[in-house]
Amino acid sequence: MNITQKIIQSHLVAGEMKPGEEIALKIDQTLCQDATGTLVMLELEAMGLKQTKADVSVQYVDHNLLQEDNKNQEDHLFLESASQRFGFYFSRPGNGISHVVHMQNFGKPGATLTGSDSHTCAAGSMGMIAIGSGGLEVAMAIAGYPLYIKMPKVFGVKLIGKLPDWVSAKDVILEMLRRYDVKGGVGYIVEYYGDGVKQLTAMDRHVIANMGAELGATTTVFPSDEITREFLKSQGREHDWIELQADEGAKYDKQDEIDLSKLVPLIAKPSSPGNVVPVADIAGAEIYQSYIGSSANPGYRDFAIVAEIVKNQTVQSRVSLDINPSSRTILEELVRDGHLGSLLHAGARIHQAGCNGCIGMGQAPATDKNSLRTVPRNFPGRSGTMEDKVFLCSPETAAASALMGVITDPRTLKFAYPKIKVPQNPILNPACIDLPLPLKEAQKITLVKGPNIVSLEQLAPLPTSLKLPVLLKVGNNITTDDILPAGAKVLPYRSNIPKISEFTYIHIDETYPERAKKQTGGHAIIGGENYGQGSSREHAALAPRHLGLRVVIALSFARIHWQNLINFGILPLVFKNPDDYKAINLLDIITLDHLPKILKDTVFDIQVNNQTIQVEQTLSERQKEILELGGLINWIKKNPVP
Ligand code: MIC
Repeated sequence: MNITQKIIQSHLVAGEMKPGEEIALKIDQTLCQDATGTLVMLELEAMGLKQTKADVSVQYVDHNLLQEDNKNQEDHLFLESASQRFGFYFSRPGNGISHVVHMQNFGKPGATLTGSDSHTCAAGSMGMIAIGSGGLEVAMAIAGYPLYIKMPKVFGVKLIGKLPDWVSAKDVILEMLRRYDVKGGVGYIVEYYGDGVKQLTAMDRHVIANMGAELGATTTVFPSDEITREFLKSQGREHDWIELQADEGAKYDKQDEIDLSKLVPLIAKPSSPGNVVPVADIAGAEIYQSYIGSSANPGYRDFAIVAEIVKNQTVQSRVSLDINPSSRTILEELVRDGHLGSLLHAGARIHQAGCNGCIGMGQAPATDKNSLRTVPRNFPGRSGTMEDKVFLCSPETAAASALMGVITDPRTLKFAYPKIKVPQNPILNPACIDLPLPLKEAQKITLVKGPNIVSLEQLAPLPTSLKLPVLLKVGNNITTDDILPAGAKVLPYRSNIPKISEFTYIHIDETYPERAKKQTGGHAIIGGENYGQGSSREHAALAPRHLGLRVVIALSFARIHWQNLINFGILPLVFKNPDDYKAINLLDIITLDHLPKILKDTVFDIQVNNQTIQVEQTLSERQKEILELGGLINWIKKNPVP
């Protein structure tokens, strides 16, 4: 067996491990972050949960860190009280990004994790099956339900050789994106193996696993080996280590090989992580920002290498070199080892540990000016600037470019590649993570709900027939950032669905929210390929549902968003004949009769104006029931924990 099969088999609660079939997995750990976590907590409240049933549940505060007014801080206080109430660990603001802090404090080889953030897959770096999900799925895992997913195929990627100087883990995942683009991983778990894996530190593996989300993969998994053991030991948790390797001759559904020694510095051009070229191809273009940090390059090494490259020099005056530490303890280590001093002296700007500018919480670039970032995503406008030009690259490329003021292949710098040693004496600071309260004390806690926290509305069951005008028709690879933007203006409304719904699709069609509200009988949206790629934010389903969205017909869907649509009672259908996508126009009327009966067939007819077209659905029986009842919360009320 490969590693994926081993972990899935040991956690299989229902279903068969046949690709495409729905399986149910026992979940050992859950992770929430603040931007999605407030809804999770409201969902737990609606479910009447006493205490988490998972071995470990952690609530992180890492996204909404700017405090322009009362809202974000009210969310933090709510989350702190809810963590106490439901038996969670609580990682306070300033501790850092969920994915790296989780890896440091809780990651455990062989275990399963689900988190309300698409980059939860980063924990696959330690030999976990770690899956990003919508908040409701996570709430269910917290309440003791298994996680339902379609059994993925396994994509084995053999790594051989050793990375050359100036080339690092980010270039490995950019190479995968160059080969497979943003939907090349859909339906797969990417499993890395081979001698090349031994050349990568635990945090290097995190870089590669994290951006498996950009490939559209269900998750990524690495072996758990001596390097994993060393990492756990350095975190004082060697007892959590077990060895996990694929069996000799293990089979994969698809295979590829990367010779690390042949890789060159790569860069994803605006505005898709799949738009990858060698840095050398576009060298010389002026840059205005070089942004270091995020869950895509979170390791000590990723900051120390930048510090060593810019040491005793000054970055170009035009360039803002923004340093965003990924965790409090890594920041402490950078201070201890003098790297923070080198960065400051070279002209860098230092921000607090957290997600920050990666989702447009500050540090937005100027219009049309090139911003080089070590972050995982460069979807249009995600930086907070609508006309942005964000490039994704390694810390080496970002640092070299900051020094030169233009996009620079770091191999052209005139000094030796600085070798960074991962500190053998990392700083541990568990006191900054609050421990779960014992049940008795926890039951006395009341949730602290400021005026910005609005409880969830009750969703109506699926009617037997729907007559819906098409209010939007969009193209391929629509992201959840397109559907519901992030950024400092919108994120503070993550706990207030009526308010946040006013921002739905505004960058694609600012008239959509108003038009949708007027259409009291509901409406449909038409999408292209890979509809809803990107984040796990369930707001991208819940907000349009609040505005009356009942059906999305697309050429194909991204995994998490597809699930989120179902969870909030929105029917996701796929065109059987792609030409029908071209033929549908705005304001056409879609008619679906005999619901939910028609869902018995995988392929069935619907009417568009007076024409008949065929659509396809791949829903499990459970998902059909969820849709019929009007969403997962209604389903949970009828189906107590098995
Ligand atoms: C992201 O990177 O897009 C986010 C912000 O972390 C999201 C979660 C969110 O929308 O809050 C994700 O990746 O799931």
